[in-house]
Amino acid sequence: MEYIKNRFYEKASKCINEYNKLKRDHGDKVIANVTIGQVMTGMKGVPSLITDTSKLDPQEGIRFRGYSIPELREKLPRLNPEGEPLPEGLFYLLLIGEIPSQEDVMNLSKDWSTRSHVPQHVYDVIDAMPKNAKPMTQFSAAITAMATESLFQKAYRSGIGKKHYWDFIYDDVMNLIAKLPRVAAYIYRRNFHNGDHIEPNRKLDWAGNLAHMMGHDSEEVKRLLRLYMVIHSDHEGGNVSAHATHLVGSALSNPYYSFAAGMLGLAGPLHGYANQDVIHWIFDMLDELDTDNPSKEQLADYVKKTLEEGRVIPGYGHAVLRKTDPRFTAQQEFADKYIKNDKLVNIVNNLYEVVPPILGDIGKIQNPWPNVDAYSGALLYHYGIKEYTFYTVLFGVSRALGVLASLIMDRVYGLPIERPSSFELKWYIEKATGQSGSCI
Ligand code: HAX
Repeated sequence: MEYIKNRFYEKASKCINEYNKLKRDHGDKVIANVTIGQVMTGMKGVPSLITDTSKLDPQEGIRFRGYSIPELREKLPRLNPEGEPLPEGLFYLLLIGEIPSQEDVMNLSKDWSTRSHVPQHVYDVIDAMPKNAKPMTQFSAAITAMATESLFQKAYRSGIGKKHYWDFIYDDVMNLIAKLPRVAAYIYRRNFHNGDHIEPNRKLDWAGNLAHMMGHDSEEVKRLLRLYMVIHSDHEGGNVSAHATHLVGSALSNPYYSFAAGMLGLAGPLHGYANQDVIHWIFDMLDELDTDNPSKEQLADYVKKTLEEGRVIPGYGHAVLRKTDPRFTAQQEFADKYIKNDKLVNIVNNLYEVVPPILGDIGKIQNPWPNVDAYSGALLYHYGIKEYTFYTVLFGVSRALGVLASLIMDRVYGLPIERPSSFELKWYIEKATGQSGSCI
């Protein structure tokens, strides 16, 4: 699919000129000061990354190349007027910065289909692991094992020059994205359906095929996964999975290694693991209350108890957002449209009324509102994808679209190895107070 690559490079080369001019002419310009508070709260708000694919506004939520989620649901090509946009179109937008035509999207879908073969040794690596190895352990190991396919790694060894890196990274990225649904579905069927695997249907789109290979073939599940893959794809550059992918890529590790690193970050409970934690936490609550239909008072009591135990309420809060996550709202709208009277969905909706005022009253929590992970599990569960330890893998398949599009741009710009400075605690104490600290 050379024309997509060519179209990408045609646009990207304008960016290279701007990048080089900025670096050459304005390298000394001061754009921000860093406070001790920012160092101690995970560098929040410190501009230090270049990410073109999406931008997160604390009040408004994510925009992908300038488009909000409702705009994307209207403008991106879909298979039929009733359906959800195809993730292929979103990837095209992230990469090239333009809403693609239906033909571009179908061509990209076909391109990924031709690249989707997964080598046997990757399945062998998965099969070598005990069944109780977490799905994210299997997923990240499988991605690492696929690095045998890296064209960039081979080209680098053969001595290609810097300005050609992006070309090989591009093909690695396309190949990796194309293979992910097959790998994810393999892990799913291995763990939860006795290894009864389902062959891909080459006529299906990327997300539709994932639903098919998982064994959840209804049109509604395919629609859900298309929406899911679009909204989880990207959240600017500083989140853990995006930043880890970018950081490891800055050492010129191949895209398979870089993305595997991102996935190990996504597996943390404060990040993508929250999507399984939400369901786990709700089921623990239902067990403890001995009901499948808790009242709002019971929900409130359980939320307070969780907080008293020093635990977080999964699916609530965000490092940047300061309002309800539009990704939560998009999923709620999907549920409103397709789902009537589902107990778990009702609980999630009731939690949305109950949790924010309780978190707000604590005072220290910057954002009491729900994030993307508060809703996704209830939708998947409703459609029979009940194995919630798998949910973070689905998030990971989607996240590939954003972080890997950015990885191509990183190499187009020729971004250097990333190397922020670290200092001992006493250095910061001295800076802040003029006196030396007393700790070791
Ligand atoms: N429940 C209880 N306490 C919470 C909380 C929540 N949902 N959210 C924040 N807090 C606490 C923090 O733990 C922190 O406590 P300490 O001062 O005692 O350390 C305090 O409130 C201030 O935190 P903050 O500044 O509001 O939030 P952070 O930027 O530090 O953290 C998190 C953002 C998303 C990690 C946090 O809100 C959280 O732990 N939420 C629950 C887990 C979750 O849903 N994670 C998924 C986030 C979205 C995502 O990445 N998806 O993949």
